[in-house]
Amino acid sequence: MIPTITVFERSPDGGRGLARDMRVRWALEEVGQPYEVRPVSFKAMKEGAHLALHPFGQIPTYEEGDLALFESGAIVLHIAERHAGLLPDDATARARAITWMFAAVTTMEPPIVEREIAVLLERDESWHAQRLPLVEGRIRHRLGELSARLGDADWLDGAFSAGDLLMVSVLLRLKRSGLLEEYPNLVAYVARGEARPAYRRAFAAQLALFTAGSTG
Ligand code: GTB
Repeated sequence: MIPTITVFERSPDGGRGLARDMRVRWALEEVGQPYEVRPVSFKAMKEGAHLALHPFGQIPTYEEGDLALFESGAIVLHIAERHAGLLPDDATARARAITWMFAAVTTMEPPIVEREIAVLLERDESWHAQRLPLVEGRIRHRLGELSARLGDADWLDGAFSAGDLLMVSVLLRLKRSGLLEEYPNLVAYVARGEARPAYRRAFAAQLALFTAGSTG
């Protein structure tokens, strides 16, 4: 059965692949599962049909027959559990890879999202100049810890896994911040993720949709 995912009809990231459908596309490409894409407008996202799929009126969602999922991390886990290639067979190694998935979305991503909110939405607040360095300090703290753990390894725990897929996806959100560059091994880690053929196919697909929306 071919799953359908929802994506921004017109992504505010300008085709840079930063919205969370990208990690789902990447996972589907890694496991070789074809998929369909349903673009959703900002208006439709907050209306009944989409809210029935996603209680918070966001993208991405994932539909596969009777199954409807939201939350990008849960969707990637679902894909990884049902196909070979994104989680180790050994139960202990599998549990560790899933731990890295949670670490990406619950430990690393929140301060990165906080920074985006500060930069995009709080710039005119009187306290912005005080708050931004605090948020960036929290990101640096986590990047330092992650960098120390990764060391000179290619991936976080043995072979590439869904944990790396989510971690790289989260770190990519820092690309224009300059923060990642303070940790050369993390820069190289992200580059290794971006160089994967599955990532490149996923990136090209979301860019093609953005470009078609811009010219059509
Ligand atoms: N925890 C959920 C998940 O992981 O799936 C969060 C989903 C989420 O935040 N979705 C965003 C959304 O639908 C898109 S990804 N926002 C619309 C809304 O809430 O009304 C976040 C995102 C948006 C834009 C950029 N960008 O332009 O760079 C990057 C990331």
